[in-house]
Formats: sequence, structure tokens, C-alpha cells
Amino acid sequence: MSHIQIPAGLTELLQGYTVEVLRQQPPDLVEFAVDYFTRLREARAEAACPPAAPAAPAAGLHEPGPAPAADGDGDGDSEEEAELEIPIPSRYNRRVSVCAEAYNPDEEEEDTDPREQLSEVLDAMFERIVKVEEHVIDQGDDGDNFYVIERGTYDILVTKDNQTRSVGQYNNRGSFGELALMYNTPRAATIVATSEGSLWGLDRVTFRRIIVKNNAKKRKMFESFIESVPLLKSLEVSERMKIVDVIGEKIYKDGERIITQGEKADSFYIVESGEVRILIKSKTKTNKEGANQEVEIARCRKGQYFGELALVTNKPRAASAYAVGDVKCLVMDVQAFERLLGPCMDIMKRNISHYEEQLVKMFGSSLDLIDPGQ
Ligand code: 1OR
Ligand code: 1OR
Repeated sequence: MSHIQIPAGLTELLQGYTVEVLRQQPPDLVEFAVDYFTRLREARAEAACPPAAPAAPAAGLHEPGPAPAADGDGDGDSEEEAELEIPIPSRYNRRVSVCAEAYNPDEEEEDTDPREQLSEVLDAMFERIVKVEEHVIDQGDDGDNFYVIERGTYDILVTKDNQTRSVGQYNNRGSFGELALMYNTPRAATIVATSEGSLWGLDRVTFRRIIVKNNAKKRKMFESFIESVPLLKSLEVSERMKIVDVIGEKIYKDGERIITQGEKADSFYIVESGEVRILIKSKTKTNKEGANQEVEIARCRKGQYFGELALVTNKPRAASAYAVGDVKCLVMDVQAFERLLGPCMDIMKRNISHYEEQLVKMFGSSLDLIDPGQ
């Protein structure tokens, strides 16, 4: 067995150089190496003595920093930005450079079969058992792993201006720790277990190889649709691209229930294709079985959203949603909703204030509906 120790950072350093060589195909490798490592040293020197601003955490607080591929031209390569980017100083100052890991999907090898990708991910995943109060992630640290929750509850804490506050929780589902890996930023929040728990971790390298590559594909797939969604018009292009990074797509068959009135909410939906009916239970109208009948109150079509009300008001779902014909929806979890849709909150709140007016218009003053808040 060899006892030679690989110095910390060597692999990243050489990978970074190699990736840049592959990206830029320079004619003279030595010349390029001199330039590359000089740039790296300059960036590191700047990172080591940051401007007056406090240490790293603030940098990645609200939003992940500039994403390597979030250049808005949609092709996922951001040559200029990537090269100019100076790494955000981390507590340990280990990150070599942002450009070192800039990702260019166009230069990737052949597409691998999704099943192969899946088995690669599963092979790479490791279980991590956590105790109560254990910090899984500390804000400001470098990103090492991405985590999927198997079980347990976790607090999301954010420190800003020396004040730490809880900004949300994970309850036995969801995943976290993707931001630092996707955007090469320090950890944007602290994640603390509030119960015993179990997580599946995926290392940074595998995460980036598989997930970031898929994100690049997702950008190609959903970019133009996301650009067309009226709600998101007020966002910057780069903000819309971050939405593409976090969304998932769900498909529903005719009549399938997407949201159930009265249930706890954890997702937000945008109709990608097809139509969605919004139904609310009537207090007095009952069906043969004596159950409260539902009445239709709205329809959502392509580009429209639903499921925001419960997330904004922190109440159970006010109504149910059903697919009319085959429906595709883009789905976002509550954490991403809060993190990325802040700028659209005014529009959503304005529309929510119209719900009540419309309700009275539709049903007059005889509101025999089951209180949506229940
Ligand atoms: P990460 O790699 O930065 C911390 O490590 C993780 O916490 C982060 O990835 C996300 O997966 C997760 N802001 C930033 N990160 C969040 C947030 C969040 N929520 C979960 N994470 N906000 C809270 C939204 C409910 C915004 C706070 C201002
Ligand atoms: P949610 O998270 O409460 C049900 O889940 C969704 O139906 C809700 O978010 C809205 O996105 C959507 N009142 C309440 N929810 C409505 C309404 C609505 N319309 C659509 N949703 N009214 C609409 C009137 C046109 C008022 C009648 C109760």
C-alpha cells in the first residue's frame, strides 16, 4: 500500500487546469499553464485579503454568487465571466478558483444513459447518520457534499449582520447543499439537525459531473418557457436561470389531483402545458356519499402559476387542483420559492388580494365555502 499523501487541493488544482485546457484548447500548453497559474495566484492573493467586507458568509447569503453558467445567453458557457471571476474568500481559503471549475456543457463527452447516471450517483452516495443538534453544514464553509434527506428534521439558519435566524425547516424530505456546489460559493446557510436523522450524501465531484451537466440540459429545455412566464418577467435573466436550475417537471394524467385542499404545502407550480382546474369545497353542497362537493373557482393555463397562496400565508392549501387532460407542471420546493421568488412576491400578493374580490363576485355574499384556511 502506498503511503504517499496527496496534498490537499492538488487534485482540484490539476483538474481545474485540465478543464481549462480542454475548454480553451490552447496551442501552447506551457504558456497557457504559466498564464493560468499566475491568474490563480492573483485571484488567491485577492481572496486572502478581502476588501473591508466581513468574511465569506455574507457573500453567499441571499443569492448564490454569479453562477458560472448563468450568463443569460442560455448556452451555458460564460467564458468571460468565468475567467474574470475572483473566487469568494472562504474561511479556509481552499477554493482554488471559480474558473477552475467553470462548466461548459458543450464540451462534455457523449451523453450517458440516464440509467448509467443514476447508478453512478447511487454508487457514489453514502449514508450519514446525524445526531440532534449536529451541524450538517455551516454557513461560509466550502461545499463538500450535497445531501438528500432520508429522515429527520433540520433547521435552516442564516447569519446576517451578526444575527442568526431560522429561515425554514426540512421535515423528513427534500435536499440541500446544492448551492455551494452549483455556483462555487460558500455555504449560504447553516443546516442543523433538530432530531436524529439520516442523510444520503453525494460528493462534490460526482454532483458536479452529473447534476450540473443535467442543469445545463435543463437550461436548454426550459429556458424559453421560463422566459415566457408572465410572473417571472420582472426577474433578471440570471435569476430566471437559477429558477431553471431548481425546478422539476411533473406530469399528471387527466383528472389527477395535484394539490389537496387542507393539506400542508411544500411546493409551488407553474403550468407548462395543459390546463389545471382549481376547486374548493362547498359547506352545504354535498354529494351522494354526504361528502362536501367541490366547486370550480379558477383555471390555470400554460404559463400561469398556482399553489403560491399556502406558501405565502403559511396556511394549508386553500383549494384543490386537478389536471384537465394531460398536464405538465414545473414544480419548485418552498425553500427555492422563498429564496428565488422574493422579487415576484408583490405581484403574487396583489393577485391574492384579488382572490377574495373574485370570490364575492362569483358566489355573492352567501359564502357557503369551507374556510380555505382550515
Ligand atoms: P448550500 O450549499 O449553500 C446551505 O448550503 C444550503 O441550505 C443551501 O445550499 C441550500 O440547499 C439550503 N438560502 C440559502 N440556502 C438555503 C436556503 C436559503 N434555504 C435552504 N437552503 N433561504 C431560505 C429559504 C427558505 C433564503 C434565506 C435568506
Ligand atoms: P394554495 O397553495 O392555497 C390551492 O393551493 C391554490 O389554488 C392556491 O394556492 C391558489 O394558487 C389557487 N382562492 C384560493 N386559491 C385560489 C383561488 C382562489 N384561485 C386559485 N387559487 N379564489 C379564486 C377566485 C378566482 C377565490 C375563491 C376561494
